[in-house]
Amino acid sequence: MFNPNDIREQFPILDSKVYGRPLIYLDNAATTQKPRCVIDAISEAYCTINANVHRGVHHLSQVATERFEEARRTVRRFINAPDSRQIIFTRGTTESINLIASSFGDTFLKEGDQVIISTMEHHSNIVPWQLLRERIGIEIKIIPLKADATLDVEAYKELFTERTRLVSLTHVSNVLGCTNPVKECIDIAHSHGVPILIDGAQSTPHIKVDVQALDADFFVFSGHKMYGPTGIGVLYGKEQWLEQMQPYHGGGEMIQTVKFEKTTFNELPYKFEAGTPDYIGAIALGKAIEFIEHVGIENIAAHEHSLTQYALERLSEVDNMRIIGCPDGSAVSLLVGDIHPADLGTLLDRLGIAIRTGHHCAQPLIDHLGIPGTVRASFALYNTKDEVDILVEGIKRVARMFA
Ligand code: C6P
Repeated sequence: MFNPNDIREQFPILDSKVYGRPLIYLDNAATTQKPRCVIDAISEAYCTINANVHRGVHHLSQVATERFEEARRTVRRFINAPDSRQIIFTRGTTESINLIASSFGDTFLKEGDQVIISTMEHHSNIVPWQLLRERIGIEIKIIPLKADATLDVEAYKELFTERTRLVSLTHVSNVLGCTNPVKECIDIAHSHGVPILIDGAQSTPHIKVDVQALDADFFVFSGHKMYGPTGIGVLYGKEQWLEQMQPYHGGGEMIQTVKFEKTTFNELPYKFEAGTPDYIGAIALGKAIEFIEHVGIENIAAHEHSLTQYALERLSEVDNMRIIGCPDGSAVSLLVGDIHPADLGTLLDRLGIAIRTGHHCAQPLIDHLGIPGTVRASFALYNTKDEVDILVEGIKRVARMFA
């Protein structure tokens, strides 16, 4: 195991003060802070190897291209994808899902075909399917939740028909903090001959992901939630789908030959990477993955799990507090009496505590739960039990003010 206090020294921002108090950063599900090695990797790349990739015969371009492709190999290793050709760099989870909805949709779906998503999806895994519904008239089917707000797997099994073409499901809920039984859901989809996309935005920073063991058809995630930079993310897909899918964006890099009459497309993964890619972001994401691997994802998971258990224990001391969902990972959503989440969040902020409040970009879930939103504390490897204590004391203090 590691000592979070040693880890903290690698994150310059954690020394900050907010309103004169030490920053207690518990909004990691929104974005994590960055270790010095990632910040330095960006600066070092701009200072020493910056040149456009895949375009130049000159030395710098070749070095930049090699570093970019090395980052792709690092991502491949991290999720145990069979081949780097299956790793497509995008701007993040949102763009990855939009790419699949658009390209898979245009290639394989037609009016009346069905896509299954769940009640607990982030807007990124709802709206792209609605846009596709507008465009070609697909039907969206929703997996309901059980009374404890976990996924109703029995009901999921009943949603499949001969028109079901794709399932798209989150691995870990960003609101409820629960981990879905994705392996079981993948096997169920495959037993119907249906491919499945897993939204790993909230899982890759916290638990070991092996896309081959899962047998996911698509797996997507964002760099900025796992100590990497903003603006870079990943789409993994099985070659059988990616090879057949239409390109998403058109432009440089994604072509083989262009004539005014007809264009032929580049091989994987470049077919889906039109324009100059964020190669510096990809290099820094590679560094973030090395950082995670150095600490050990199992150690990170164990530390965050113990923080969550400790938080649940200590939060139970707060009068009229209720936990929303069944958190089993690194995020805890709660409400206290009838204090509006925004009020609680604003007052905690004055104490230097950064948590997230509101609908967390999952409005249908919040509506389903019949609540105004939640207050969410989400942990990362640098958080400590002392910070949990400060959070709990802060919540008690706000609760006393409202009493
Ligand atoms: N959730 C949160 O505070 P992007 O913005 O593309 O990096 O990730 C979108 C996304 C997709 N799926 C899930 C499950 C997510 O949690 C998120 C991002 C953040 O909960 C910002 S809304």
